[in-house]
This record gives sequence, C-alpha cells and structure tokens, in this order.
Amino acid sequence: MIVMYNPPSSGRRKPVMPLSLLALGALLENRHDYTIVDGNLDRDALGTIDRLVQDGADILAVTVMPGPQLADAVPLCRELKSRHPSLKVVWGGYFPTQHWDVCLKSRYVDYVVRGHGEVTFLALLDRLATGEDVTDLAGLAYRMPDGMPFTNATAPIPHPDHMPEFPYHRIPMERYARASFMGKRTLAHHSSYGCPFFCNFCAVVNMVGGRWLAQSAERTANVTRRLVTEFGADALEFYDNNFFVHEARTIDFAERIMDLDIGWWGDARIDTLLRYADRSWELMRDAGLRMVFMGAESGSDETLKRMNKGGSASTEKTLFIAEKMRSYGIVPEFSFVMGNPPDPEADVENTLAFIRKVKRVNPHTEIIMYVYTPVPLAGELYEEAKAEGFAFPQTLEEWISTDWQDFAQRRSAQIPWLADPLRRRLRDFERVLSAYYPTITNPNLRGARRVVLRAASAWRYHLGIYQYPFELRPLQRLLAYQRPETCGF
Ligand code: B12
Ligand code: SF4
Repeated sequence: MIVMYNPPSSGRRKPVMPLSLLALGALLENRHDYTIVDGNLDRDALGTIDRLVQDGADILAVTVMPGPQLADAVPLCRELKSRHPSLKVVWGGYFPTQHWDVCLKSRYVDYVVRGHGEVTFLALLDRLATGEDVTDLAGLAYRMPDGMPFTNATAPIPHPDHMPEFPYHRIPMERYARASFMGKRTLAHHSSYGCPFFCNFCAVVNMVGGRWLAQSAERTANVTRRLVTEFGADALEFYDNNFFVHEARTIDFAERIMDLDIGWWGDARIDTLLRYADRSWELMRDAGLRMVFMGAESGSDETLKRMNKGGSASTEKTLFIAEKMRSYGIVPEFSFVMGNPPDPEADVENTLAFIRKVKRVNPHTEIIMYVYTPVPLAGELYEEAKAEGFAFPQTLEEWISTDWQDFAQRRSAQIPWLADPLRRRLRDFERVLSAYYPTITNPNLRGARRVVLRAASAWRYHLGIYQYPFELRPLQRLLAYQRPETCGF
C-alpha cells in the first residue's frame, strides 16, 4: 500500500485542495492501493502514517513545497524512516525538483521525482512492485551505489488533457470549500501545466523548462461544472501558473460556464491580457472573472529586462492593464519582486514610487510585495546573488532553520544584499499603503471602517512618511484587516 502525504501548507492549516496528490492518484486508481493523508486536516499525521505502515504500507510519497511543508516533511520522514527502515520514501514537488541532491543526501529520502511526476511515479511504483531496476526512469533522482545523488533528465510534461480526472472521492471535499471574496464555497482546479516564459527568478522555469500544456476549454468547463453541481462550489480558484495563455481557450471556457453564476480567479501575464479583444473582456467579466493575479515585478523597465521577464513586458503596460481592468470591474492583483541586486535600495525606491502610480490609476489594485529570493536557475540575477555571497543550504536540517524558512517564504534574513533598514522600509510602506487603500476583497472592510483607516493613514501617504507606523497596527487589527491570501506566482 502507498501512503501519499500532503504536509500542512500554513501555520493555520488552512485546508487547500491537495491537487498535486490528486493528480498523482488519478493514475494509480485501479492499479495500486493508496490512501491520501492531508496534514492540513489531520493533526496527528505522523501517528496516522505510522499506523498505516504498521498495517503494511511500504511506500510513503510526499509532496513538498519550500516553507511550512518542508518544515513538516523533514522531521516526519526522518522519524518514520528511523522507525521503519524498509519504508521507501519518495518526494516530489517544487522543493525536491530544485534541490533533489540535498534531499537525497539526507538518507531518509530514497527517491525524488522531478517535475510533473504522475507518469514517472506510476512507472516507479510498477517497477518497485516487481523488483525491476528503476535507475533509467526519466524524471527520477536517486542515490548511486556509492551513496552519491544522481538525477536523470526530467521527463516530458504529461499532457493534462490525457490524464484521468482527479479522484475527488479520495479526499473529504466538504472540508475544502471555504469562503473567499468570490463566494462562500470556493474550490480549486489546475487546468494547465507550465508557462512558456523563462523569468530568471521563477521556480516554474525549473519545473517545466518553458513548456505550457493545457486542458481543453471543454474539459476545464466540465470540471468546473462538476465542482459546482457535485460539490456545491460557488467560486473557483485556478492555480495554473499561467491560465490565460490562449485567448481562444479562455473565451471558449468563459462561454461554457456562463450559466453557472460563479466567481473565478486565475493567473496571467500582463502583456498577454493586453492583447485580448474587448469582446473577450466582456465575456470573461460576464462569466464571473473577479480578479487576476499578475507578475508586475518591478517599477523599472531596466529591471524587467534583467529579470528576463520576456514577451513585451513593460511598466507602461502594467499601468495600461490596471486602467483597462478598472473599466471592466475586474480586480488586478500585482506582485512585485523587490530589492534586486546589485542596487537594492534604488530598486525598492523605484518600485515604491511606481506602486503609488498604479494606485492612482486603479485604487482597487491589490499589491503583493516580495523580496527577491533566488532560485537555482542560470541567469543574471542568480549569478549576481552568488557574487554577493549567497549560497543555498547543504542539508535539509539547515533548510528548516528559522532563517531559511523565512527565506523560503520570501521574508528572509538570508539575503546578504538586503539590509535590515530596507526590509523595514518595505514593511512600513506596505502597512501605510494597505491602510490608505484598504483591500476591497475583504467584506469586513466596508463603509465606516474604510473611512477610518484612510483618514488615519492619509497624512503619511501624502507626505511619503512611512517610518514606524505604530498607530496603524492596532487599528488594522481592530478593523479586521487581512491581506488577500495568495502564495505569489
Ligand atoms: C496552491 C499553492 C499553494 C497553497 C498550498 C497547496 C497545498 N498543497 O497545500 C498555499 C496557498 C497555502 C501555498 C503556500 C505557499 N506557496 Co504555493 N503554490 C500553490 C500553487 C499555486 C499550486 C500548487 C498546486 O496545487 N499545483 C497543481 C499540481 C497538480 O501541480 P504540482 O503541485 O506542481 O504537482 C505536480 C508536480 O510538482 C509533481 N509533484 C508534486 N508533489 C509530488 C509528490 C510526489 C511523491 C511526486 C512523485 C510528484 C509530485 O507532480 C505533480 C503532478 O504533476 C503553486 C504554483 C503552481 N501553479 O503549481 C504555488 C507554489 C508551489 N507555491 C510557492 C510558494 C513560494 C509558496 C509559499 C512558500 C509562499 C509564501 N510566501 O509563503 C507558501 C508556503 C508553501 C508551503 N506550504 O510550504 C511557489 C514555490 C516556489 C519555489 N521556489 O519553489 C509556487 C511554485 C508559486 C510560484 N510560482 O512561485 N501555495
Ligand atoms: S514569472 Fe510568471 S511568466 Fe515568468 S516564468 Fe514564472 S509563471 Fe511564467
């Protein structure tokens, strides 16, 4: 029997549909006996898995993102492996794809499946079941007889249209529907793999190498309909890295779900969306598109180039799309990657000034600010980071130290070129900005509450005095301010 484990993905254990495990499970149905354990729902996952192993489970497959999931997966796998040395532990997901060698050096991870892993994982299980050699499997990393980690080349991305449907019956769907600004019962889907771009700060590039493959509009709409009719969803989050790559697919999808009356949200590139026809915008709006997450990244065209943002990205386009979306009543959500080397101060100041411009054009724009955290990807930014003394940890234990956990969540002390005062300036600016422009996606922040927050922060915002906004802290807490939840793409 195989246990598939989704470690808790946040301190608060917010239940997020474990799509990675559903994608893997879809191929195992009727072929391998498996069960899914979700650490977001099960507070004693170690105990649960231990019992399953005692009952005969011999493979533990774990999905691991950097951050809280890694922090949970390390001690759990270490403990289980010490209790059950013959248990085979397989890791997959964003963290092991990038840092496979560190994982395999740990000795409590036996195999790493890199990239989109459903086909490789199935082949691995088939071969382990028959005792066949696994070392030639594309996408697999393993330890050689001398103990050194070795990786095969990654496998081609499986086409999501050729994969079976997610086995929703394997998880308690009822527990994943949650309230969001789009609806009372928000569920999630992932309709495409990858992204055709090569931004040099983005982990997706390591995962897919510039490829993008999508489910047809028909299939995506059918899944949406199923989530609505069978599981009562009234809103949907699309976790695709880049949902909107093909205008024709998006529009076909929008037309097919028009009657469902749901809210939905997805991820896009600004330059792609700017090419969409007005009629497409009308259709998306009428089909319930409520917000789009986009990487605006920087307030400097020069930095966008150094990030290898590609396409025809520019700050001018960021302002255009903010204005355009305002006219359709769809909220733009921009993420910025700040504090880039070699001149992080100038980079931050430039981008803060630009964010003020964006807010003038469309005050409803949501702003997400991250500090640049390198990914192991050839490119100018990573090379500069290394030149400044940056190096990734060499053990999993080091990865789960507080400092590196902060790094993984993009609020790091481990970034040698970003001094504390600069980090504080970003935090202070964010506090003043979010008080002066309270998010419209939080239903608790309507009417008088908005007015109070704006009035209290107006002088700071107008004078550009962001330092030590102590007075705003209790006010924001009191008025139930919440930053919109996202993990940044
Ligand atoms: C949903 C999501 C979340 C959810 C949690 C999901 C969960 N599992 O509980 C929430 C919102 C809580 C979240 C939080 C964070 N996230 Co997040 N998240 C995503 C998102 C949007 C979708 C993941 C998903 O479901 N994909 C759908 C499935 C089908 O694809 P998949 O996960 O890649 O799985 C495939 C392969 O990876 C592989 N695979 C995965 N697991 C396994 C396991 C085995 C055994 C095998 C064989 C294969 C395998 O095969 C799968 C099928 O093809 C991705 C971006 C994306 N589009 O993938 C970011 C992403 C993974 N998150 C990211 C980050 C940075 C975070 C945070 C650290 C952000 C922060 N500032 O705090 C946090 C903390 C993460 C943690 N929990 O440890 C980054 C990772 C970047 C990196 N450097 O590696 C991503 C890539 C976003 C981005 N582009 O930057 N996240
Ligand atoms: S940042 Fe966005 S556009 Fe660039 S590679 Fe990553 S997912 Fe694609």
